Amino acid sequence: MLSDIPITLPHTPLLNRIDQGASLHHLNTQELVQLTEELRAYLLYSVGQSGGHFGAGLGVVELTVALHHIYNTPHDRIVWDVGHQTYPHKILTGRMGQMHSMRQAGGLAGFPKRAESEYDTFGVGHSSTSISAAMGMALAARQLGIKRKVIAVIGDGAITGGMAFEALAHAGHERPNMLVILNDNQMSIGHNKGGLATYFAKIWASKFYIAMREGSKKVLEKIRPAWELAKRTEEHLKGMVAPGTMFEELGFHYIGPLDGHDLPGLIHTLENMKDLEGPQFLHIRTMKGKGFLPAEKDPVGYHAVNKIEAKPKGPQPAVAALKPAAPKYQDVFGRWLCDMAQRDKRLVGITPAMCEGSGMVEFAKRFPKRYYDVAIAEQHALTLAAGMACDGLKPVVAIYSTFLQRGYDQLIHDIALQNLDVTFGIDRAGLVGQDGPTHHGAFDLSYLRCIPNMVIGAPSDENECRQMLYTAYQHPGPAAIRYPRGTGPGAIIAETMEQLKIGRAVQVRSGERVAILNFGTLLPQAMAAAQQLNATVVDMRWVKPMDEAKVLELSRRYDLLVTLEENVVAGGAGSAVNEFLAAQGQSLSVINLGIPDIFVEHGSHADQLAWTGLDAESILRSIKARRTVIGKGLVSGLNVGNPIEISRSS
Ligand SMILES: Cc1ncc(C[n+]2csc(CCOP(=O)(O)OP(=O)(O)O)c2C)c(N)n1
Repeated sequence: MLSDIPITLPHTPLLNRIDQGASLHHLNTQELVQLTEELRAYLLYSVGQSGGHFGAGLGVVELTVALHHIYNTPHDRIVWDVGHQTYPHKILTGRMGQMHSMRQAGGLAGFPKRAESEYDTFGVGHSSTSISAAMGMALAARQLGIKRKVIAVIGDGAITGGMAFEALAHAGHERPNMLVILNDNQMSIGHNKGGLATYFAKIWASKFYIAMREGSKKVLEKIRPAWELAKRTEEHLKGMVAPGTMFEELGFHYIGPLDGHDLPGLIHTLENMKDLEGPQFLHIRTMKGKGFLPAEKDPVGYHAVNKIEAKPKGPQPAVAALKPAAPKYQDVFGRWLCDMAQRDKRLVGITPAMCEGSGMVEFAKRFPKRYYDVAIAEQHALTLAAGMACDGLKPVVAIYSTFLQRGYDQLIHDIALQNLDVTFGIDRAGLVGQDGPTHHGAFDLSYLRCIPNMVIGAPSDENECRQMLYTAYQHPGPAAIRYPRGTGPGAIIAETMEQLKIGRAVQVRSGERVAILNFGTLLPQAMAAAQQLNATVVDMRWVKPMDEAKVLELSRRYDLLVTLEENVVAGGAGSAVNEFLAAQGQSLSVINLGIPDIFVEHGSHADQLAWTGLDAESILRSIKARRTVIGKGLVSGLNVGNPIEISRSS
């Protein structure tokens, strides 16, 4: 058991051989056990260098070794769910020497990525996709006559996502040759919630019964009438202990639960299951953070870490808590939620398994009866909120922009169409840094803006965020406030809450010729560019309804309007400005700055702003370039006669 992070490269002779292309297939049990030890040590060391997801990888070290030992990867397909647990898989598949570059610009991705390695069979980052994807591969192999094993590895958190069950049900019908491994560590990011988690715990608690059952199964299967009788008798016992019945009823052959850290046992079982026909289900129990004491004790805190600093000795866990001076936006939301709940008894808070990340820990503690963690179930979270709003509650859904994509139809069909009073705190809006393209909140302004009845706010600082959340909550229909990952500019946050005028912008700098229409938290960048140009800056605040009067006024007084947002240009807030101006018959130069039509790679947030032309320098450059093009047109005053020119940032 390790309790410190190795600060020097650990001695890993066996692992080095694997990295140099040696096969795992021929290692004996003793060597494989040694490999797990070396792998764990190297994993700790490398995450210590780079930061990143932590506990989940430690928990699947034995499973990863067993899978690569038994299966002929990459010909056989291992499909990992979420993908945050794949650091050991990356180390074993030729990427050991690049682990220090994890999640950095140009380095390894924090999740499986097809372009990175042929061993990464399916790109992922969002949960609950593995069974569908693996089934697709199994059916492809069947249709194309390819002999191939397909394995989906899914956590007890990820399997709470509805689409995992859609896939299980379909597999039960289609009966592909595939293995689903449930990695049950009783944890999502926080403690796993809901009936499924209870069910899995019950299964584990009934190990004795299972041992009996598995033993008798083998004997009785040979004597058909006795087997039928035993099966019927078993129905009565199931209510008590339910060992995988649900999966068997869906059409899977269920084995488990098994200790997922018992490598020989795991290998033995996987070997036995390898050539079975039809859909197989293996349930293993593991511990998140296994082998690193501080992570075993605090799996929530060690789900992911920013940076681990090695301390040679001492009792403290070696995690450098990078305490920001200013609160994160998620904390601004969390504090507002508590204050609002204090005032309004009708308020209920809903999170799809993101309590910590969404800043709801305090709310959950103070208002446990009004707090709903629905597990990884974004679709359900939204329709649950809709139902609550129908009958007298005022739901607030805290959700990451990227995960709201999962609940899009529920948002349109169940909430907006009925104009229900649901407030959304949309976190991680914009570019999110190291997690990369699976997690960017790049699309929400575009996909929300086209929905009737929606009110959408994009605050520019922490205090505006609080006041806009308050305003959205007072609005008697669906309203979403989107804010980014991390900290803001450090605005003073008022205790009081003030209702803002929905659809009203504020001018924050007066200049001439050029007006920057800022939507959201790029305001400091807008101000820096404006300083150089002596441009006007307007904090637009609301994307929908937009301050049309202000836009019209600006279009008459300025030669060039520049829209700025941390959202894709396509269909975003800038597009709303264009649409409005076109409808008014206004014709002038507009530059739309936002995320271009690409998936932005992982790296630091600062890198990503520079890549997408959204840092102050790039903003300045884009405006200057346009000024040169339109030349005299920028002299002053009304600029009629030119067609609308829309630049896409690059
Ligand atoms: C659709 C979706 N919602 C939320 C998340 C955020 N998320 C990442 S990992 C995780 C917990 C996954 O738990 P589990 O599958 O049990 O894996 P473990 O971390 O316990 O190994 C969550 C909620 C996500 N990746 N995808």
